[in-house]
Amino acid sequence: MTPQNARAHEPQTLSILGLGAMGTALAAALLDRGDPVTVWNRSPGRGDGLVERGAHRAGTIDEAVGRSEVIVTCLLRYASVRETLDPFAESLRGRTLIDLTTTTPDEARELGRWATEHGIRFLNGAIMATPFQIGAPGARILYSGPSELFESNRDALAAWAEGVYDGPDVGAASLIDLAMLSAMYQMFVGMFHGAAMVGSQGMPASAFAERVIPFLESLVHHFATDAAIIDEGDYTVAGQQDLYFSDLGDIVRTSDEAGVDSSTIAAAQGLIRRQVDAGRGREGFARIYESLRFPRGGEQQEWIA
Ligand code: FVH
Repeated sequence: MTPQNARAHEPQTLSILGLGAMGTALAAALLDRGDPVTVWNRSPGRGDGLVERGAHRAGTIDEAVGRSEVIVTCLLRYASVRETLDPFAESLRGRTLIDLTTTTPDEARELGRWATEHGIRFLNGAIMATPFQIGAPGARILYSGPSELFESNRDALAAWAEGVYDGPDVGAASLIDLAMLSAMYQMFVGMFHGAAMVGSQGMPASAFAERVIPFLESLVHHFATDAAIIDEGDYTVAGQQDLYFSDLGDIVRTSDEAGVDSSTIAAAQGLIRRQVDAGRGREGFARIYESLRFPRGGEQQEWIA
């Protein structure tokens, strides 16, 4: 039993709507801890293993809602959540809804307004883990919305992952989730692009991975240095690689000459060139942030957490 699975209080019944890979893992983690759980899925044939382990299968959404004070949705996307919940708004009145479906910040805020209009308490969640990681150390779920809802459900939520509270704006968890995923996907695309470059000369991707993993590992802590420069807004700090030096032209040309798609690295080059064209070529590489953050000019906003 992991520390996350060590229960401090009496368990409450949760109802989970959606038994895809993630909903099933969430329900299983509650059962692992001995918590009662009610499950519902749109299509039959999912959740047999959970029922065998003691979960109650609700035949209807109304039944699932009626059995618990806290209803958790883990469905494909925002549209599925609204399609599922809209007809049951009155049944949900006075209960707590925790949505763990991946949504955009605005979708989460729209769901929050819908919930408020119907007297439903709403906490937004964003899962930063795979189904296999649920209930294991290292898994994290971001939450945003009323702090008292996060606090009052903390024990139940701890069955799944470390809960991180990201403030009262219900959209915040979705924003941070998608920003983290953006960083992750672009890092992987970078690795795949490098693999395609060497692959054009026959080098296996696994051989490239062996080289690139320690290289990137040695660099990743520089994120913190760059982040501090971005927050200060002074890209002239000594010791930075400047934008003239980082033109990326060699990488674009080599890709093109090898017949490898250069669009991702060319996009990065475009961000650099925008700053060079604005007369900032002698400033540090982190200045690319300004191209991304203010594509049409603008000002930094204050972060409210
Ligand atoms: N799986 C993962 O690694 C990621 C990790 C990070 C967070 N995501 C998000 O979690 C949501 C659910 O993901 P999932 O992996 O469980 O997804 P599926 O296995 O594809 O299951 C989808 C469930 O959604 C149900 N569903 C789809 N459309 C509707 C609808 N219109 N009405 C009611 N239910 C719907 C589907 O039901 P069925 O097809 O079996 O009837 C599944 O239960 C997701 O937002 C990830 O981004 C997971």
